[in-house]
Amino acid sequence: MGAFRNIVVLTGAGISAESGLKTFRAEDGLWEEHRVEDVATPEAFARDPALVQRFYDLRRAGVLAAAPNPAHAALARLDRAFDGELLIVTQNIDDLHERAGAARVLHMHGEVLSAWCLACDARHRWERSLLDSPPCPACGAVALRPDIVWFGEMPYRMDEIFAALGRADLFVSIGTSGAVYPAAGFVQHAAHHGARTLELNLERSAGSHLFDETRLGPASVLVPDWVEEVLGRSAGR
Ligand code: BV8
Repeated sequence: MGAFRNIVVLTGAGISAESGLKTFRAEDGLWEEHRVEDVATPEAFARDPALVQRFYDLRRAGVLAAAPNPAHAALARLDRAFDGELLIVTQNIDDLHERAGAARVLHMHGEVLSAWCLACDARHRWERSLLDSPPCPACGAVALRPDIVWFGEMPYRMDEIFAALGRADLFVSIGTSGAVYPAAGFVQHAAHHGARTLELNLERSAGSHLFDETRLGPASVLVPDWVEEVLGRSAGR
């Protein structure tokens, strides 16, 4: 791998799998415990808010009980040591990238440790349950929902993401099945603007054919190796 100057990394549930957080599409995945339409849509929230709040209460508790794994630690090391431009776009709603020490992180699908008030639009760090309809700390209204992007909702900060993809000379996708858009289309956007594209995943994904290179294995092994490779090259630049 040559010396890169502008790197965009996209992470998915696979990077948090070895921290004990379930992925969506594995046989034991969340997708099967709940039909995704039953929980991750505004319609589901309107129809059965308690079901949706319970689902995210469980996810929130799981995230707080989990710890970053070597893949998160390696990306945090890259963030500290890499002197070029770096953006870690994550589809994950956990805070494991941040707890590992990464700073240049963008949660395109929101964060389960954030609550969003539909009355005053304020967002609050939230570690407790939302099932018991707590009042918004800012305005007092009982109108808090998980600050998460559901199906049919626009992911956050898309302009920023596409601008970074347009400048990237390397796009790396880690631990994602390439099943959900617009994230699954980022590889094509980056490649179209001249970036080299690399996929690090446990198994081939729906988008593997779109990458210059795919490395198969657990993120806890592949990501530290890749980070050393990139830092070694940029040091030798
Ligand atoms: C939007 C937050 C428009 C919630 C999530 C038809 C065609 C194209 C698009 C669509 C379509 N029909 C509908 C759409 C749009 C839809 C979509 O893409 N649907 C899919 C199902 C076809 N997309 C949307 O609705 C998006 N919004 O399009 O808005 C719009 C336009 C104008 C105005 C308004 C709106 C919003 C989608 C966001 C949904 N929210 N997450 C929550 O977390 O509860 S999606 C969720 O699933 C994730 O965030 C992620 O994005 C997605 C996929 O999950 P992954 O992270 O990839 O996890 P998965 O389990 O699938 O895969 C894990 C991978 O890791 C596997 O490959 C596995 O092999 C690997 N792995 C496992 N262990 C390891 C590992 N790898 C390494 N190491 C390991 N140890």
